[in-house]
Amino acid sequence: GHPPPSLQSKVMSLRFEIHNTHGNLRRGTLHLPHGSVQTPVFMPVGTAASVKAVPQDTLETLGDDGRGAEIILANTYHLYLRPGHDLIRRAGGVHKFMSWPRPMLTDSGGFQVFSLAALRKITPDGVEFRSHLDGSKHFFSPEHSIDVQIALGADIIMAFDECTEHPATYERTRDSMGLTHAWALRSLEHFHANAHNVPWFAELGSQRQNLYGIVQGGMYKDLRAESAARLTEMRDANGNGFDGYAIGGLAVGEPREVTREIIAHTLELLPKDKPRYVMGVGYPDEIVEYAKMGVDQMDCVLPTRAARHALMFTSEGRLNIRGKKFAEDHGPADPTCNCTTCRRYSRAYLRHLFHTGEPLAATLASVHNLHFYLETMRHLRDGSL
Ligand code: PRF
Ligand code: ZN
Repeated sequence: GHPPPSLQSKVMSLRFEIHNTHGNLRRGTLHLPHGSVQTPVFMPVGTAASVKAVPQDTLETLGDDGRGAEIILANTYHLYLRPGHDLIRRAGGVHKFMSWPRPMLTDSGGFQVFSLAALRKITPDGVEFRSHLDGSKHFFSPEHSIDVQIALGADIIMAFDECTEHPATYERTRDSMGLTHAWALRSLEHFHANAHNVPWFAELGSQRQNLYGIVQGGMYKDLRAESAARLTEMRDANGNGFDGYAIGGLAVGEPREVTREIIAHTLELLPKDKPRYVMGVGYPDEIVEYAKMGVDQMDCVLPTRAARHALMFTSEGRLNIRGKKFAEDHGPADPTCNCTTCRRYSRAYLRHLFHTGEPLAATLASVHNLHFYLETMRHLRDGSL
């Protein structure tokens, strides 16, 4: 159905302020229904409505300034399968369900279906797949992905796309991109017809959810240019376009120079006044590099996944804390870090926790790595990097 005209006229679209620029780096604020976000921003990944091993109250106080993560990400595919988007809608949306009062972004499920689900059958209508959990059969179309993302109620939701595999021929990449464009238009139309259905709309009714389009086109610059142009021009029947743009299809195994070139090339062709998000990157030096090129948002499982494998990012480089040389090293993981892990615990103790398989190991290492990533972004925004 449609929102009453009185509501529709009050609904404001995304406000993105750019405060200043240093070269191509942009300092901005994203004003979202659940709060504002300082950009460029790194968004910790909370796949199944949990940033693995890190409690929400800890996420809220990370960083030297104690202001914590301002936005986190969750996945449509996982939450649709478990516990189900209808359950989350009945709980009042994903924010209430997981007790996260700040902004959230959900990925559309396309990428996760392609990387996790079995026996995928792709048609122009959508993707049929079997759950990686129990083999049950499911179907995702752009409309269904948007319905699930509306039920979850994240502040930013993503168009349903196909992340083209790497390597892929020119023809294959062009056809895959064509599918992504058709699905982007259907995502946009379905979103704007239903954007007032979010669980919290009546409470936070001054803003709606925000929908980003996803540029594909693989490693081919002419296809990237075509994709950026198509998505930038794309409008629904009422003239609504996307609220921001993501660059997808990268960090899929290509050399780092190629990633950088495609990002630089694509950024040139995206509107300067809208947020620009590179999906699924990267190492600390990569997120610094991409932010300096003009990227506003990034997300990656790396800080948390690496932490669970005892890999810690520090001011002195990467540390595998399981190493023998740390057995009697009673200093902090990173001597310059102010995180709750480094302020209190030693390398020797962390090593011991990993060797004994204590769950606390994952928590302490994840807290440090996320703190390191968030501090890296804060230094970038401060101009001290
Ligand atoms: N599309 C979506 N999510 C993603 C990607 C993509 O291309 C990537 C690319 N590595 C990460 N996450 N929807
Ligand atoms: Zn630390």
